[in-house]
Amino acid sequence: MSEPVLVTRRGDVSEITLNRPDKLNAFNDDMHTALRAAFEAVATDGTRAVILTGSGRAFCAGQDLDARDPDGPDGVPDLSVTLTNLYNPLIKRIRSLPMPVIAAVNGVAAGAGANVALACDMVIAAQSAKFIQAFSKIGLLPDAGGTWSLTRLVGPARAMGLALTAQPLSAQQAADWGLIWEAVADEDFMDHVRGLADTFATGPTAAYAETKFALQQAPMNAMDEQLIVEAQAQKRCGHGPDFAEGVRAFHEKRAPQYSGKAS
Ligand code: T3D
Repeated sequence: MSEPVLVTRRGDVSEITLNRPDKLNAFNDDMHTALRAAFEAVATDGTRAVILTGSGRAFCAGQDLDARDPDGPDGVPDLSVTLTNLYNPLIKRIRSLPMPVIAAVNGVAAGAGANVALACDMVIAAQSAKFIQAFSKIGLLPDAGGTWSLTRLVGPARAMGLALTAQPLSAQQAADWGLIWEAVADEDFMDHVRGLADTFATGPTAAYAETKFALQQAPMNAMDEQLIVEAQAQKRCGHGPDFAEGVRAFHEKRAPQYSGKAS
């Protein structure tokens, strides 16, 4: 049986691939476990940029519905347990990683698959990809952070429309609405994503982490609180080697060589 998640390393970029293509990379428990392990590994192995993508024609079709048989001997499990033990920690892990995580949405992203992508720091989709809040079609509501992400990214009106109708949103429309960073022609897609990841992997990683965490706090904070968050983060950056290198490189009119380290 093939591995449910593949991890490859290119320089300081780790590429994590959901690998259940015959199920459109739907989540079962094994894929959750493997994905969790992959994200734990990149947190400490020197990785400076992460790409999350899918194998085959899909990014991820959400929960594996073959593992949800209402007429089976065990019936339907308590879904709050699945969310609490598997999806919610996954979303929090992605958001807490101290380096940029790019969701490379190569094809359809449905249900929790769409919302795992939206938990990443940047979402880049192939032009042929689609985002589907598929939940209402099976009598559920958006989960894996979907209600939180959608309202913040596209606003309450569009979030509600996407959630209630479960209509597919094209990659281009998703970019036009600000749900994702960009839609890229299929033929250029992975080269484009890898190029961006390579750029991040040679960038000021500690400053990227500060940026990521400050932006995550911004929607919850009042302006006064956020100004303090910025000042404290900037203090840490200002004492770090990459600020010194960036300023030296500016004065010496050369490209900076960032270590990515905080101190
Ligand atoms: O349960 C909990 O723990 C709570 C958490 C829930 C989180 C969730 O994600 S709930 C939402 C679950 N996902 C869905 O409802 C999406 C279901 N899939 C679809 O609607 C469609 O497959 C797609 C729109 C994603 C793609 O459509 P299409 O026409 O391109 O492909 P297809 O023919 O429907 O699917 C291809 C194969 O993948 C097919 O298998 P087959 O017939 O070739 O053997 C299909 O059954 C399989 N597949 C697709 N999605 C899933 C799946 N198998 C299991 N689970 C899936 N989610």
